[in-house]
Amino acid sequence: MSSNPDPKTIIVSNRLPVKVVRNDEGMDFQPTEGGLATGLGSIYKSGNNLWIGWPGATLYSKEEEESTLEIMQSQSMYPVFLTDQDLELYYEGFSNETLWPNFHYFNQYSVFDDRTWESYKEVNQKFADAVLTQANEKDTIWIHDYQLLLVPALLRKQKPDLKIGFFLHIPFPSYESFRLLPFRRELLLGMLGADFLGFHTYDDTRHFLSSVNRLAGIGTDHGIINYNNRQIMADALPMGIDYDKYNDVASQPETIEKEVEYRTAIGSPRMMLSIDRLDYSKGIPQRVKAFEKFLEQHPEYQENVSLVMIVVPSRYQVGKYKELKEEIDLLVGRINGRFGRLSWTPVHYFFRSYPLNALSAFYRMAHVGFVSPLRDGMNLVAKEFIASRLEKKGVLILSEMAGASKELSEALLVNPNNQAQMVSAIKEALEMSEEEQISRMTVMQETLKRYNIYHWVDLFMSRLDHVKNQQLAQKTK
Ligand code: GDG
Repeated sequence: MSSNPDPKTIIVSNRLPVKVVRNDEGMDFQPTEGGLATGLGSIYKSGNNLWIGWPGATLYSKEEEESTLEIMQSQSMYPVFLTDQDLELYYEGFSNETLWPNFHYFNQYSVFDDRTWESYKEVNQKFADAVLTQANEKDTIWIHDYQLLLVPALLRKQKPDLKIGFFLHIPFPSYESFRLLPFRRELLLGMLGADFLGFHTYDDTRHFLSSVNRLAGIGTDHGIINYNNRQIMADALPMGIDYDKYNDVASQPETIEKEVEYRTAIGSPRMMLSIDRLDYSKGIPQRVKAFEKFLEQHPEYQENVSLVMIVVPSRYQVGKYKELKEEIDLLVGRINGRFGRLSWTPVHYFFRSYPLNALSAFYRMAHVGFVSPLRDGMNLVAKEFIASRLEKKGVLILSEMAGASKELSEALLVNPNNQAQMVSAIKEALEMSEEEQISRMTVMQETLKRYNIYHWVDLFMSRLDHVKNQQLAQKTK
C-alpha cells in the first residue's frame, strides 16, 4: 500500500512507455514505439500519477531488478517483471497468437492452447498484484488493451469499491468471431470488473455488448450493463493524438533539414507514404500490390511517383510475422526489379524505426498518406500525417477498416480488399486540385485539433466518474 494519500491515476498496460535495453555498459532506458506509448506519453507524468507495466527484457538479476525499480519509480513508473516463459506463452502466445488474430478477424491464424491460457491468467494476476501494492482506495485505475482483459475483475475481487476504467485499443470483434474463442466467457467477465469500458468506435462497443448479452447472458440497455448489482457503462471514445506536438515538430528546423535531405536522396517528383508496424492486419502486401497495379495501368506515372514504405519491426518471434516480412521483401523486390530505373526506385522500403523528427520529415515530405489496414482499432499514423501538413496540402487515402475512418470522412476512403478501388484512389489523390486538398485537409485538421488526446483522456475520466457517481446514487437510494 502506497504511503501517499493523494488520489492518483494508475495507468496499467502490457508495456511501459520506456524499455530496458542491455548493452556493454549495462542497462539503458529507451522510449518505446506504438500507439499507446505515443498517446499516453503526454499524460502519465503529471501529478503523482503512475504507469505500471513490463519494462522489456527478461532474466533480471536481483540487483538489476532493484536498480530498474528505483530508476522507474523516479520516473513515475512501476515495473512488472516477466520471465521468458511468460513472454512466450502469455504475450507471444495467448495475446498475439490467439486474441490478436481473433479480434482482427484473422481466425485462420488463431492458435488455441491451454498452456498459453494458463499463462495469460497467471500474468494478468501478476499485473493485478502489482496494482494492488500501489493502489489506495480512492485511486483511479485505467487498464489498457487486450493483453490485460482479466485484470479488471481480479482487482474488483480484492477491492470491490475501486474506480476501474478499461480501454481496448484494437477492434472488438463481432459476436460471430468472438464466440470462436474457447475462453470467451471468462474474458468477458474479466472485462466486466471495470466500471467503464471504452472502445474506439460505436461498432466495437456494439459488438462487445452483443457478446456480453449472448455469451454471458447479461442484460444490456443502451450501453448500460447491470452485473452483480453494479451498473457498468460501455461507450465509443475514439482516441485522439497530441495534435500540437505533431504540428510543432513538423515546423522544427531539424525536421525541415531532414525533409530536404530525404527528398533529395529519394529524388522522385512525388511521394506516397506508408508507416506501420510489421503486422498482417495492416494490409502491407495488398498496398504494395495495388501500387504495382497502378504503375502497370498508368505507365505515365512511372518515374513520377514513389512509395516510401516504413515497416517497423514488431513481434518477429511469432511465425506469421516472419512469413509476412518475407512476403513483403519479395513483393518489393519484384516491383523494383520490374519497374525500377537507374534514376528512379518505385518503392523505397525501410524495415526499421525512426526518431520523431525523421518520422515528421516523412509526414511533411509525402504528397499522399497511404493508410490501408485490413483491420485497425484506430490508426494513429493517419492522424499524425494530417497534423503534420502545415500547408494543408496533401491527400490521405484511408481504409474503411481503420477506426480513424469514422472521423476522417474527408479522406479518400477505400476498401483494402478492392484493388481496383485502391488503384483509382491513388490516381485521384495524385490528380486532386490543390484547392480540394486544402479544403479536405482543413476539415480533418479541425476535427483532430478539437478531439485531441487531452480531450480523449478528459472524456474517459469524466465517463468513469459519471458511472461511479451513478453507482453511489443507486447504493444510497
Ligand atoms: C494500436 C492499435 C490504435 C511508428 N513508427 C515509428 C513510430 N511509430 C508510432 C506512430 C504511431 C504509433 O507508432 C503506431 O500507432 P498505430 O495506431 O498506427 O498502430 P498500433 O501500434 O498497431 O497501435 C491501433 C493504437 O493502438 C492506439 O489506440 O490506433 O489501431 O493497433 O503513433 O507514430 N514512432 C517513432 N518512430 C517510428 O519509426 N518515433
